[in-house]
Amino acid sequence: MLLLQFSTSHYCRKARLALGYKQIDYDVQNLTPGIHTLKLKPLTGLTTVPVLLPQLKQQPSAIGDSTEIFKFLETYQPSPPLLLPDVKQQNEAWMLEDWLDESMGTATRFVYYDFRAKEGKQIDPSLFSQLVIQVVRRQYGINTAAVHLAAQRLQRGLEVLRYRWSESAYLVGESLSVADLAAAALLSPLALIPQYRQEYPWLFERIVQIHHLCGEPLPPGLR
Ligand SMILES: N[C@@H](CCC(=O)N[C@@H](CS)C(=O)NCC(=O)O)C(=O)O
Repeated sequence: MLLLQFSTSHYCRKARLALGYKQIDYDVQNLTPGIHTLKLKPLTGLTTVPVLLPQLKQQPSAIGDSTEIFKFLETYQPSPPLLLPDVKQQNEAWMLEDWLDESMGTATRFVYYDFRAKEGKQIDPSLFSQLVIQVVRRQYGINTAAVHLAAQRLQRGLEVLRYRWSESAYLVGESLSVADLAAAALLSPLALIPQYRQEYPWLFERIVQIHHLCGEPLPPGLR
């Protein structure tokens, strides 16, 4: 299998966690932001990574979107499972996964790129890196007001996760699910921001544990 990705994308990390958890061999191809659409559009009709190319007979040629990749991997190789045996719990896990994708993952992007353009500039002050950050900020409309709202949304969401992960090792049910993987990947960029490291140490402990379970190298800030 081949994973088309941006090496720094937290949504691509999410796909890698699932591939790693299921111990599926795969290669990665890092695309160049900007010209990535030329490759992706004909494959999936989308412009986003991750895209998985199973490269197997009688399987789809390309799967776009990290949630669709989860679903494909679960059908392709059900064990170890990322779905819960109880249907009600599994529905809850998908609901959390979708919330993490659409709300927490995008809020993380806003807060992270704002940090990288300001206090976190020294992480990579190179012209290229700062140019990419500015392009991303413009592409997603990352400005002071939007970042403030994103930070508020993260604060509320992290309370939900704190409560769930303090009750049990898993966000839903008694085993690792799509919800845990989505949280571990999509919140991982916050590890570079000192304020989050100080306020949410339990979050980063759990992110590290889940990466170990999936055999995935730790994200920047936690290495
Ligand atoms: N819902 C999508 C979101 C993926 C996403 O936002 N990917 C970003 C990188 S983090 C991307 O490819 N952006 C480039 C673009 O939109 O052209 C998923 O889960 O795969």
